[in-house]
Amino acid sequence: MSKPRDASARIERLRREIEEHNYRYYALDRPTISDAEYDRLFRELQELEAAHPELASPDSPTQRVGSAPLPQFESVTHEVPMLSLNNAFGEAEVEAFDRRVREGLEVDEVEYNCEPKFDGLAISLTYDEGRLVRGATRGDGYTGEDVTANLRTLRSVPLRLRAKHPPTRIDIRGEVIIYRDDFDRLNARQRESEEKEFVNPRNAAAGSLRQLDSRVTAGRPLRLFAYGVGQLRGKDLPASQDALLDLLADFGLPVCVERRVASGAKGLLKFYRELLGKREALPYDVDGVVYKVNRLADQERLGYVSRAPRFAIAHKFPAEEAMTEVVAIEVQVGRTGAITPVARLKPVFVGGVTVTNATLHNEDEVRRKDVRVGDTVMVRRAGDVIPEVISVVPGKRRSGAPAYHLPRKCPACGSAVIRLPDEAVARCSGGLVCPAQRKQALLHFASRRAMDIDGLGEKLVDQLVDAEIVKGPAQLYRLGLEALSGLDRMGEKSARNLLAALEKSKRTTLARFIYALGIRNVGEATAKDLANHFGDIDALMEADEAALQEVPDIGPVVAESIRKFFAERHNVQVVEALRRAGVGWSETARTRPARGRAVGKTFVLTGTLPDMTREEATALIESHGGKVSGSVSRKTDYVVAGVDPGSKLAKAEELGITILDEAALRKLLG
Ligand code: 9MJ
Repeated sequence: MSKPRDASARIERLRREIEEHNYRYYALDRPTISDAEYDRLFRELQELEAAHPELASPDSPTQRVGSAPLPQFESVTHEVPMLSLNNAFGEAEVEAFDRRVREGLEVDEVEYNCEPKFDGLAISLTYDEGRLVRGATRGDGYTGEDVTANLRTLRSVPLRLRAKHPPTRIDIRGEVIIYRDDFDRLNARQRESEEKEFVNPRNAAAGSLRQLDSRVTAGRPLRLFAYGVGQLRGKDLPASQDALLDLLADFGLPVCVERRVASGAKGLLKFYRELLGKREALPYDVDGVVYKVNRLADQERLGYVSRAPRFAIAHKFPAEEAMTEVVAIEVQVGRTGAITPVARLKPVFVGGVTVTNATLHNEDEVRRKDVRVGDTVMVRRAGDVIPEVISVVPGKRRSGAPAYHLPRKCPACGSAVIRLPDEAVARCSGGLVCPAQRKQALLHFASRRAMDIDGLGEKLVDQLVDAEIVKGPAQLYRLGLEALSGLDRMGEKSARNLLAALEKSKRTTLARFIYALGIRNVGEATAKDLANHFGDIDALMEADEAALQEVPDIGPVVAESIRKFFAERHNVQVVEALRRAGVGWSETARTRPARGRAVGKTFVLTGTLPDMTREEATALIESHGGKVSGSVSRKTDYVVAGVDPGSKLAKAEELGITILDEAALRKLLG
């Protein structure tokens, strides 16, 4: 055991070092060590602290794990109230805002600080002599809840300010949010542990911050962005909002880099349009921008109207939500029999497109929201996600509208619809007897990322299944010119093309083949992991749940789905029939090559490469031991960009990731 003096010094060094890495990761967005190295430092500190309990400190990064639940939140009065912002919708309202400000200050042009408007939870952090002493929610703006224990668990919240001479006291205001990627992972984890999923990042952030048990909060991927200051003692305020944000960044707080000083209404609108253009590429949800008069002395002069400042306004982005009417509720039957209720809507323009259908997810969701035919509802369509009904607008229901119930029989095959006690979805019990399931299974089998059978679309699959020409995927490979030419809209040329596509699809990869089988909970990434781990289909078919869980990222739920799938005789027969039909793959390697120029490196592809398809580039990278990921993050090593690259390129540039063209990629891989 180490001597206490040495231990004390080492503990202090480790605490500083770990907080420095938190700062580099969350505030600077430029980590300088790997996650594994960080974990090692963290564990060393935990062990030392356990051996020297007398050296414990609430400011230690190890204390960010949360503590015993509180009976309730205490209330906190904000010394300086946390006011809300007025909204501007449309350019005219922004111009009117700028006019009022100019008139109020009696000047011709005004400088503003422009910031994104985060859609999370507003909070206030109090630091005394540079130490975090309290964190509170906004509440009604005057009184909030004391959520100190919860906010201390956020690694982006400094426990001490980085300042030699910190102010005696400062309240720092900001927004707690969840990044979209983190949100998807959080929901995947909720699914894996069979807990309720969150509706959106905002709700997840709010729910996570208002936990009485801070250990729960510690497990949620919350982050902070700071944008203002309440009370300040023992130091002077800088002259402007942008200098204030610089100061907060110097103190070690994460301050969003998407900010700019602009002049006049024209400058404001330019910032708005640019940020709107970037909206989808940003890693977090933004619901608009905020314009603040830049000089703090001018802010003071303009003052407040009722509860909102005259010197600032929020300019909202176009709604991703809209109101419309439910014309009917129908169900769709998925490839695993999942019954999804879908609302047919009066067409409505939302999130940039006209929407006529919106998902109602499942029976519990319909019941929870109590959606009925004829109701007026709010529909949401954000980014490229499937539009969904979020709520019923109260007071508009026609009298006598009956509550909706899922059909008891599958509309496609008449089999019973069954819902297992602990499952959210109801399923058609018809299995492969059900034409709807068979159709979906075939479409999935043929899809681009599975067997990639060009020309096998919905209309054709409908006919093949309805006429009972094809029952399972293996029978696709028995199709001949004669059978095909008898079908609607199928000329000889298209028939020949389809047969050629079928022939071509027989040479595939094990990962694609596994994915094509349509095993529940086995997506593309899992299929690749399975192919790498097992190396052949027989080993996979024979694996028990324990063996399956040895694959990285596979938990009990996925393992059970796979085992159940191959426990069904007809699924094994399908695999065998496909092999007899000549479907095969060339890889035999059990894992990604352990040697190669790309081992341990993650690549992201964007745009069209001159001489390679995306699939060829992926195969090339993987054959050299590299990994291809769909989205750019700090973990990305290289972005390979072709013609017309998407937002991934911009993001890579922002993160300082090395960008390669096709030639540079080939050179790198030798
Ligand atoms: C958000 N939500 O991102 C303010 N905000 O300023 C920014 N909110 C704000 N500023 C004064 N960037 C009151 C609220």
